[in-house]
Amino acid sequence: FDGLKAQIESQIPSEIARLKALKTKYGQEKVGEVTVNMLMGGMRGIVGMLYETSLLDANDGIRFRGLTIPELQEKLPGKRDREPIPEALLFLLLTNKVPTEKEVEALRADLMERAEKFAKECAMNDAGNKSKKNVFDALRALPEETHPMTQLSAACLAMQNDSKFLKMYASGTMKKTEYWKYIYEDALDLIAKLPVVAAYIYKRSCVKEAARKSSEVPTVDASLDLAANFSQMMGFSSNECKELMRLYLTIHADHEGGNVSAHATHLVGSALSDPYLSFSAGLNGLAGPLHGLANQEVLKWLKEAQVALKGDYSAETVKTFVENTLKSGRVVPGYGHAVLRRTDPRYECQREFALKHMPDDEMFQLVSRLYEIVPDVLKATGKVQNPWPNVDAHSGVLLQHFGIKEENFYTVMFGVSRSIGCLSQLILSRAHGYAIERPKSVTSKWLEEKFQ
Ligand code: AMX
Repeated sequence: FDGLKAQIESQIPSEIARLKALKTKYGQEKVGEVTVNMLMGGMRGIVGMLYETSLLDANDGIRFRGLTIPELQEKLPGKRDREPIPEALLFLLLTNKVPTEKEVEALRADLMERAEKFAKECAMNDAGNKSKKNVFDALRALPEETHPMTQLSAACLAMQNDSKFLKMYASGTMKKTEYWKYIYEDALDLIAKLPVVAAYIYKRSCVKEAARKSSEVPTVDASLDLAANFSQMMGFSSNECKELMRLYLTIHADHEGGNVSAHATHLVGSALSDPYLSFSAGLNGLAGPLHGLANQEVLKWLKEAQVALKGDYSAETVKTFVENTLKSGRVVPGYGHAVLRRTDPRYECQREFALKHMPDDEMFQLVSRLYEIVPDVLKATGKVQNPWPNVDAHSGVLLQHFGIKEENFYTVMFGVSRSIGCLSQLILSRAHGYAIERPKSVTSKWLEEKFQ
């Protein structure tokens, strides 16, 4: 299937011309100012990179190629039920065009073929003479209790051997204008392989019950969509869980370029490191508690709340519990955001999903109660810029309802989804000839001398 690749290729000349004209016409214009506060505050607010696939507005939330999440739910084709499928989002991110049903189906089939080939080859090798070690051997060599995110990131590195970009670069025969073609192949391979590897990590290291555990290479059902197959490989075959997976993998895919996982992938990729190296770097950032690990932290915190509150979810007791979290020096996980200044639309669509599929779930009642209480408690601190919930405040409660109760796996699912956004931009960055990143840093002494 080269329909998507051909469409990207056909857009490259006009995109490059557009960027060139932008540079020629406005190259000397200023896009903002940098204050010492911004420099010392994690570069917050500095406009410093081009990132085409999505744009975050502090008040409207995320837009994927201009479309909000409700618009994605309405417009993207390929739906099995109500939720969009991530294949359709991937097509949109790469081409800036809502695909047709046929285009989505062709991309789905392509990804599933890549996934099936990968899983079959590894399984055959496992059963055979072991002449060639594979990523699952690398994972088996890690202690079972290694954090699942560390395993996923290590798996990316272990699969680098398969990089077509790496091989072509080493051959010395690849022109600069062809880089993107091999980045594309690696990116699609990686997007297809990650759910297989993640499902393996889940069944080997996360589940506790012997009956659900496995260290076999998962079996891919290439007739399914990517999300449904992921759910099935993990052992969850209900239509509701597959639908949740479609929503989950779609909404976590991209959140413009400055967040830690997207920026780390982008930065490392700018050195012409291949997608396996680049996305592994992104995953390492996603594994941090202030970023993707927050979804794991949220569920731990909700469980703590359940124990402490003993079913009493009255406003007063819940408020005291939240205040005690702050008093103990911790952040309230799942609340706050570096850029957003409203309830995350990704939280809202997950809430809608819960209202439709599991309104009576006890933990969902707690999450709803927290939504009423936490913002005021955070506002009262006088320092939190955004007291509203982010995506991570809601994802765990949905997953646990459908049986995915092992919260140390949640960030891995985030990572599987994030590959779609980060790797789409990586393809475009090489296609459009973006420069290697090299911002200037200064010492605090340099600042003092400048202003004293
Ligand atoms: N609970 C307690 N305090 C919080 C808070 C929260 N949820 N959110 C922000 N604050 C505090 C900060 O720690 C900071 O305190 P300090 O001045 O004493 O260091 C102060 O409020 C100002 O911070 P801010 O400008 O509002 O936020 P930020 O841009 O520095 O950080 C974020 C953003 C997400 C790291 C922060 O809100 C946070 O720690 N939230 C909890 C963790 C979380 O949910 N992360 C997931 C984010 C989404 C994602 O990437 N998946």
